[in-house]
Amino acid sequence: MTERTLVLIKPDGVQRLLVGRILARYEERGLKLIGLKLVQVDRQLAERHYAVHREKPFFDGLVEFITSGPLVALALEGPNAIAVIRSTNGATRPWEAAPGTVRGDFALEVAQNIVHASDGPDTAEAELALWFRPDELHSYEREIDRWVVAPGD
Ligand code: DAT
Ligand code: MG
Repeated sequence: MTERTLVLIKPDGVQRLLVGRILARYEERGLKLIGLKLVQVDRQLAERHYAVHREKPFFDGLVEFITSGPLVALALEGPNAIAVIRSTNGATRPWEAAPGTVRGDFALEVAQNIVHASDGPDTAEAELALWFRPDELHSYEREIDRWVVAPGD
């Protein structure tokens, strides 16, 4: 099923010059880029984005970290995009992330784990609405789609 989902390349990914390499992984997989921007997040957006973690002991640190510098927000589309991206990113705790995943290749600490991705259809829809206005998301055809996406998908 075609899905749309949100990815954030968090401030550590930007500072470590990994934006291009991480974006290339999603592109090369065949996912379609439908939205892209560099954002300096304010506290209010950070707290709304991580609202489910409000009661966690690491919440303040999380908000501090995500607002510490610009991040890159991506909207991506493709068959099973949510699961594809979660597995491409690897486990939340980088020491449990398989080599070959973004976190398994580029991260060591859970608090600096480089990327965020929506974890289900409902969160994907809510998070895309939080980070992108409707007119910032683009629908378009690619010549390669017939090689990447099965007919009818
Ligand atoms: P994910 O980002 O894989 O969806 P999550 O939703 O459980 O993981 O947590 C959100 C982020 O919070 C995670 O990417 C990094 C941070 N985090 C999670 N557990 C943490 C912990 N024990 N200490 C510090 N930061 C943590
Ligand atoms: Mg999460």
